[in-house]
Amino acid sequence: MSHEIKKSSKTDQFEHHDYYLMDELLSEDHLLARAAVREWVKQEVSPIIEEYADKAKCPTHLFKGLADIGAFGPSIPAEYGGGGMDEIAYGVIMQELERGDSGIRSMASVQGSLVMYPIYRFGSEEQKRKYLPKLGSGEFIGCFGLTEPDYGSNPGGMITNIKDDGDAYILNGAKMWITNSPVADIAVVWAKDEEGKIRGMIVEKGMKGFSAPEIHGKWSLRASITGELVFEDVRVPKSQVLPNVVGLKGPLSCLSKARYGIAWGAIGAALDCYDSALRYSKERIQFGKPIGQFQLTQKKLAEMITEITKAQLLTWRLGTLANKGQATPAQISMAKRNNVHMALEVAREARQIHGGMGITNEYPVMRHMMNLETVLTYEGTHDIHLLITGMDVTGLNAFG
Ligand code: TGC
Ligand code: FAD
Repeated sequence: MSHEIKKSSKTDQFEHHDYYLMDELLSEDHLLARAAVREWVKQEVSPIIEEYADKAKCPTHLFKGLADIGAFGPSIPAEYGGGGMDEIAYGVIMQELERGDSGIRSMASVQGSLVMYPIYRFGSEEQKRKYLPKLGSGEFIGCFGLTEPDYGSNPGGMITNIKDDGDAYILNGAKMWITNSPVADIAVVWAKDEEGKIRGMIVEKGMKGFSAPEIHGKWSLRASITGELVFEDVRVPKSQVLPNVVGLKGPLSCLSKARYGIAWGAIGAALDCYDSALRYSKERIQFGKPIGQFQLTQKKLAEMITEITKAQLLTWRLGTLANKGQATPAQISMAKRNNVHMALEVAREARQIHGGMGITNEYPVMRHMMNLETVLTYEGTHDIHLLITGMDVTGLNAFG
């Protein structure tokens, strides 16, 4: 599909909202990174996103631009293809991308946190040199295969497996709901070995017996491409296995990284909905007044900015802990769960403020709302994150 398509009307008008002067907590580098990504989203994403979402097409031409603005692995060292920035820079970049669309943020989350990060953290030096620069520059697209048809919230039960065959493993099984899989050059795949231990490996497109069919029919994250990964006796050279991790903590630590980015990203979607609702409340006249003059509209807007501000404070603090290497998985779960739920509630309230217009693609609100239903579920569902917090505070495991 050509991206020379109609300009979306009200999707590219976002203004800055910083109720608690959080910008004072950001460094010059954070502000510069944020401004650059915001401008890119305004130029490249906002004008086309409604139409791509409408047609359920992924704007794959944006992968290169995402690489150029440093959206892939912002906190991975530059010598390995990342941005060499800190965790807050990574956060503000995800926020600006998701202000455009959760699916665009997903393109970057998967590439940086779920593909580059495991190779950087658990790969051999040879694997890092071979794959990371190409992933960082957008020459290669990656995907991350953990979820299976019968094992979503409980990935430890996975049945995808590898069997020893001399200098290679034979990989069999299937992964489900995999972002970017139909367009990916490589997949980081998690499978059980003959001892039942979970291992990570890099599977390349074109390996015999490997296919990645697209999943159709999504009403959410429509501008993101999702597929399966199917492995039928795929011969994976042993040199493709990530040598430096064994067990479920491998994929779960990648999830920690991506969940952190989502906690920031969700604020971007919420800000875009709030911004649109605030503007509409001043423009739309009913009963001879702007609807923003009615107390019930003000209640909605006041609660929206209150919840956004609380989420910003939570996330900024999480970022300072992450910079010191002190953010725990449970703290990250709390922020992901809180912020995505907050964004979904903000989207629902914003939709009401827009009245009937709120269900159309004249405004970004319904698209964000539908996207956020996925964001509430992937990277650990709303309830799984609640149970992670519950386990952390009680010391009692609801899963075991
Ligand atoms: P459990 O026994 O608790 O843990 C196994 C080992 O892992 C360690 N661990 C973590 N390490 C790092 N980060 C985390 N977040 C970790 N959580 C746990 C843990 O310490 C243990 O280590 P060790 O050394 O003792 O072996 O495992 P469990 O089987 O009881 O499962 C716990 C549970 C339910 C919390 C976990 O499985 C879970 O998080 N489930 C949710 C699954 C999920 O989030 N899937 C996401 C798939 S990827 C995706 O959605 C990408 S969307 C991408 C996009 O488009 O943006
Ligand atoms: P289930 O695990 O079957 O859960 C169904 C319901 O049961 C949920 O409400 C859940 O909270 C609840 N539930 C489950 N267990 C418990 C429990 N112990 N206590 C209480 N409630 C429970 N995965 C990848 O590996 N890579 C990707 O790139 C990826 N991208 C995705 C993109 C999209 C668009 C979507 C929709 C999903 C993606 N996923 C990906 C998969 C995603 O992570 C899973 O959908 C998610 O982890 C939930 O698994 P499930 O869908 O199998 O739901």
